[in-house]
Amino acid sequence: MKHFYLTLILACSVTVTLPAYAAMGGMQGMDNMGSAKNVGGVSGQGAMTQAFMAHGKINSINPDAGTVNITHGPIKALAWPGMTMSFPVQDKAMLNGLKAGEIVNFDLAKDSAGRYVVTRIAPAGQ
Ligand SMILES: [Cu+2]
Repeated sequence: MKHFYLTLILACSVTVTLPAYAAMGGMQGMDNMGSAKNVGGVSGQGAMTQAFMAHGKINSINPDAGTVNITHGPIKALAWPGMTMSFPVQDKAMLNGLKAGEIVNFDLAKDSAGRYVVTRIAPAGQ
């Protein structure tokens, strides 16, 4: 559990370094951190043990491939700098209703193949 709480602290510090995002969805983000251990159906298989909160802007969505391209801020818990990249989503239905240009909060978890998959994504409350 020590490691889990450390991750929460790091995730919070990411929020603090992004005041615009914090203003839009800070408290919502804290609520989501509380559920970080429960990452949907796949966690039961032990494939996804930990979720990492992230913030970013959607550049494009590929519903057929089930991927979303996001320019995200630094994710300190993963030692990732801010960057632009495509992520697979856990369920293609998660992409419904999202639009390019939207600012989003999302969670990442490592799947059994070692890929980081989006397990939750939602507009950051504009
Ligand atoms: Cu990245």
